[in-house]
Amino acid sequence: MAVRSALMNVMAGAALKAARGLIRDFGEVEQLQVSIKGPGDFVSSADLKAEKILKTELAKARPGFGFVLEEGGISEGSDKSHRWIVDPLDGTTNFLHGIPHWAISIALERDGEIIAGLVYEPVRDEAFWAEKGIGAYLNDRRLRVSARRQMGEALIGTGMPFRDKGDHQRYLKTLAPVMSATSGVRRQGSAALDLAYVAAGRLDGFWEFGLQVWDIAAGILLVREAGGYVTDIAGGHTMLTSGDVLAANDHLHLPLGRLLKQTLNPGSVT
Ligand code: 2AM
Ligand code: CA
Repeated sequence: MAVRSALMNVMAGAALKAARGLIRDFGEVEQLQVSIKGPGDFVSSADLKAEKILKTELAKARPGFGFVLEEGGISEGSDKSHRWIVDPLDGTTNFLHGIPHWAISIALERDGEIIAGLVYEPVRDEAFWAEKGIGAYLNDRRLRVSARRQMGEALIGTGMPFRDKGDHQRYLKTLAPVMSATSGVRRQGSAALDLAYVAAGRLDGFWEFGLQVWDIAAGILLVREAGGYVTDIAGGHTMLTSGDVLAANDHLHLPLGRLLKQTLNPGSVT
C-alpha cells in the first residue's frame, strides 16, 4: 500500500473537496444541454468555484506558497521557492457536453522543478499521483508505463487544435503518419488525463502542441515517475514554455519522436 506524504494528502484533500462541487454541477449540465441558453455560463462558474476551493484549501495548508492558476493567473507567495500549478477543470469542453472525462490537475513546483503532481478524475474516482523520486500511483496501486515495443501495436493519445487556436496545418501533418504507423489515435479532450493514461499504461504515447503549464505540469511528473519519457517534439526540454509535448513509454518515445520530427522537418532525421 502506498503511503502518501503529508504534501500529497493536502493535494488530495483539496482535490476531493473541489471535486464534490464539480460532480454536483456536472449532474446539472446534462439537464442544461436542451435549454436555449445552454450550459456555458454555468460551466464557467463551476470552474471558478472549483478553483476557489482549491486555492483556499492549498493556501490553508501551506500559507506561503505562490500560485499559477488557469483562471486566476499568477500570484506570488512569501515563499519564493514553492508554487502550486492548478487546473481546476481540465477537459472543460467534455464537461460542457456532459461527457464524463475531465479532471482536476495540481502540481507543486519547488525551485523551478515539479516535485509532486496529482490528476484527479472524480467520475471514476481515480487519483493519479506522483512524487519525485517516490513513484507514480493510481489510488494505491503503483503505476508503470506500458511495455509495448511495436509502433504497430501502440495506442497513441493526442490533442487537436480547435477553432482559431494553434497551427492546424502543422498538426495535421503529424496526424497522418501516426495514424498509419500505429494501432490507433485517441483525442479524448483532457491533456492532463492523457498524460496520466500514459503513466498508467492505458495509452502508449501522447503528443500535442501549444498546451498550457497547468495542463501538463502534474502529468509530466506522472509519466516520468512511471518510467516513461516526456520531451518536446524535437526531443528537448521546453515543454513547460512551448507547450509542445511528446510522452511515451521507454520503448516508443524514440520512434514516435522520429516519426513526428521527420514529418515536420523532412531531412532532419537520418
Ligand atoms: P481545458 O479543458 O482546461 O481548457 C486538450 O486538447 C487540451 O486543450 C485540454 O487539456 C483543454 O484544457 C484544452 N482546451 C481548451 N479549450 C478546448 C476546446 N475547445 N476543445 C478541446 N480542448 C480544449
Ligand atoms: Ca486545461
